[in-house]
Amino acid sequence: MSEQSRVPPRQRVVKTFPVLSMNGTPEIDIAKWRLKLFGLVEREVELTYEQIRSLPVARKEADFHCVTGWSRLGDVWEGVWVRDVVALAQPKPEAKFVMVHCYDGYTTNLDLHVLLEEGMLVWAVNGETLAPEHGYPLRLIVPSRYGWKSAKWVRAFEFMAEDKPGYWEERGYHMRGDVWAEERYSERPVRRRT
Ligand SMILES: Nc1nc2c(c(=O)[nH]1)N[C@H]1C(S)=C(S)[C@@H](COP(=O)(O)O)O[C@H]1N2
Ligand SMILES: [Mo]
Repeated sequence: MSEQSRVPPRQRVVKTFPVLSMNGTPEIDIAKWRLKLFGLVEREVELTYEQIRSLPVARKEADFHCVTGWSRLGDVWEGVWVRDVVALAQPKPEAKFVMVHCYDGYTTNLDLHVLLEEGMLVWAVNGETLAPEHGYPLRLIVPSRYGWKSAKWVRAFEFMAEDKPGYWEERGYHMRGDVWAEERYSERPVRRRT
């Protein structure tokens, strides 16, 4: 794809990597770190960082689009496919949505099928370990959705039958956030970010 056709409507390409965190960078002790899968699953699981790193490694080039207007193109993310992690818990057939919970208290909701299709849990970008402020030890990347869905410092996936708004979705952001459909804000009353 040409660079221009890769840029979604009303986005501009940047070379910097801005940090957008609602509450600073949490302190995380990797020895105590766990990723929990709970809710509508056959098996609740809690994974250590070592267990995550023992899964097959995935490397994928993907663009990143923040709803505030900046896009980064061509970053190569390294991590594991969310689908390989989720398979360990076996979501029940009723599970259609996921709430992502993070170590800084942040949450965001996603359609389970989108998460399984394209979601990655990554620890490195462009060959370098993620900086703490960008989500180390493990962040989510969901390229077709605006950046607020790409949760940093992921702590848990909660499997749900009904969709529920996360942190920014409660504050007026779109429940889906598809960048190509420009799903920025919801129809509900909006509390815009300043
Ligand atoms: N846990 C957590 N994840 C988060 C956020 C946050 O505040 N906390 N901000 C989101 C927003 S609004 C964006 S645009 C991206 C920004 O990622 P970056 O700070 O690595 O550029 O992270 C998303 N993930
Ligand atoms: Mo954002």
